Amino acid sequence: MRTKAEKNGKMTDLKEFFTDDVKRVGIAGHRNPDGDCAGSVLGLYAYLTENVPGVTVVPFLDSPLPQEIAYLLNGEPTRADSGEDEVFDLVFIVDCATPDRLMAGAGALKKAKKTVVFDHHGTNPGFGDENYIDAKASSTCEVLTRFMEPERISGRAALCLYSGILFDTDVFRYDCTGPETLRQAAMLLEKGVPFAEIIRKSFTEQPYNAAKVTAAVMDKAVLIPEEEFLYAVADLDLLHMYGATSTDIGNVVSELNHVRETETTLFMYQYEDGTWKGSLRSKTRVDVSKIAYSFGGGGHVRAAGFSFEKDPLSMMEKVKTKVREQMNGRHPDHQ
Ligand SMILES: [Mn+2]
Repeated sequence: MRTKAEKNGKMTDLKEFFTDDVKRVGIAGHRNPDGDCAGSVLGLYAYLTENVPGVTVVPFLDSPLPQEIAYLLNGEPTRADSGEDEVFDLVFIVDCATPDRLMAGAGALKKAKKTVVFDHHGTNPGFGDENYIDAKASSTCEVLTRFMEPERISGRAALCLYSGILFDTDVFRYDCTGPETLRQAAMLLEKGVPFAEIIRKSFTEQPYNAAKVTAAVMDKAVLIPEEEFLYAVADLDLLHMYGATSTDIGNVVSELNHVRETETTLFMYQYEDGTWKGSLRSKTRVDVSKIAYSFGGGGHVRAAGFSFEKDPLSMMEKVKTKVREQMNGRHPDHQ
């Protein structure tokens, strides 16, 4: 189903954007990029540089990428600055529900002659001049792929796009995976994506220190049976004890969510600047995007996140209250 916002856009193929006056193009995604965000930026970058001659494409991407998605980089001239004061004929904003979620490339919007949003966040208000938003799509990579000609997608672009789908579906395990997702994945696979290697390196394996941190976090995880709620905390002391940083622990929340007795999982970890990230997962009943949104974050029904300044235990209490409200059915519109 297409959202109202998507109907604003009439383009059916990316090449329709490239009229003769479009010479300089930026691509930007949300801060703290995940696999879908980085896959969208780099997959779109590959597709455009390979298929649209005479155009300069600037991929904005925060740096460094978390270790589980660092393989997506292939020497692209990515920029982590904001692009302030630069003029772009066209800026694509991918996988980013609101302008304030942008970091790299945020300034490039100001003087952009045209902005185009590709997204699958249901909360996206459609802040671009044109918007292609499908809240039913598994990922922004899935949305983007619809506007590419399959025969023009290279192995390099396919690797990025397929990866974005993998990350936002947790390897086709979330229920956002639809028939269209799998048809696209099959098409991308024909380009030679080394999917078994990607899944092993990015979803199954982790570095020794990250594996140790995962075990330590799991050891300290607390299950609250009444709410079918599990939470865990990794502060800087714990991360440093294992020589790890916040970029090493992107998979931990999924591991925690494998505990059978939990419906909702909250993993809170600390950045080097002392601030915190709360990462949420659910299985079938709780809409964690609503919870993340209420704390200024965002995401999806089964996977979402937010940032906060301090005191993880009081934050956990607030999240637990919101989980309880949904589990008690006080929000009948939430499945
Ligand atoms: Mn996404």
